[in-house]
Amino acid sequence: DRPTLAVVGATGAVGTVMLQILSQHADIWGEIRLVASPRSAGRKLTVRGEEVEVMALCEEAFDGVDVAMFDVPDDVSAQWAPVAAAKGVVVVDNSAAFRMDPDVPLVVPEVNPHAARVRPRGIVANPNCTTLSMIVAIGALHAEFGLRELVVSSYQAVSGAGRAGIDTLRQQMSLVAGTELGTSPGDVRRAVGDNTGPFAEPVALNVVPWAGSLREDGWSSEEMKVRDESRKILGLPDLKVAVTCVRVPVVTTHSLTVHARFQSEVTVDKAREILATAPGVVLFDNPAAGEFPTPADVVGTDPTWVGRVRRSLDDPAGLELFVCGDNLRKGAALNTAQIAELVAGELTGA
Ligand code: 2RA
Repeated sequence: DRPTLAVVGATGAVGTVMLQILSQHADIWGEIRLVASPRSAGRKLTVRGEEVEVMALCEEAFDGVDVAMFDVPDDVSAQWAPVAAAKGVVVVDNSAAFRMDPDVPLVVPEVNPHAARVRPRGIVANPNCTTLSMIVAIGALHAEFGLRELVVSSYQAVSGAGRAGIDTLRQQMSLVAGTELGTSPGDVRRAVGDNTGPFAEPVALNVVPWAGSLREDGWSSEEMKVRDESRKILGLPDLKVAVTCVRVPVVTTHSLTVHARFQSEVTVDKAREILATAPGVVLFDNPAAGEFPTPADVVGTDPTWVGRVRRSLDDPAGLELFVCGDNLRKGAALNTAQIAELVAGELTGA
């Protein structure tokens, strides 16, 4: 029998992409149950071409469920994932609530699929979208060269902050479109007013060097996630990682510049060979022909796209890369679905 799946948080920005992905991967699951906050209960959503009514999140929603994907705020996951797990459900959770719990594996199927099998709490965590937007490519290079250090800057899309992020960018763009704004200090801020939504500053005609909440010594929570999660996924607890997270006026697809240092000397030819053949990675790197990945082309696709591959000028063990990944697909819904499919295969002996 095919296993029963619950999708908790079915109505959010990630949930919507999840239903598309589940419709494209149609033969894995038996029943697919949609669960959301009581506010969304009763809504009908389409999955696999059928309308399904959304149930309110409650203990009974997990009756008979084999695997549950959670895409809800941290506090909702913290409360409800253990409730589902106590009923024997394997939870694949996309919040930050359990990612760094030593009894919860943090899984990227192309990098550490074996980790999903050991889940003492019945929970498997899905990494943050910024980590996920680069880690498949980094994992492939690490397997060959042995990673020592990462220096990363992100260029994060507004949908990382959910529907509110998308709505905020669209509203701000309509306020600045066709104007001469962006020519004197504060003019964009005045036009946008208090309408900064989930962001610290206007994001239209701007870049904002901030994502998440304030942590010690001026670091952001988003920066700490990239560091902590990369270490855990790669099994490198002492990996040196320096990250600066930046929000840009892109709807969906996070980009990152990466400086990666390895154990010993690397060559661009070997790096290109690895990236060209690694599952889940597309090498798109021909600057002479104007070919490199950009969010506008990568959005809606599954792989991690890599371009601008160069050897560091001042370090023969270093590589410079530009990476793009759809933050709602591989960055969230797709990786969650892939983990859930690994678990489904295990449950059905496939
Ligand atoms: C963001 N990574 O882009 C966050 C969402 N998890 O805001």
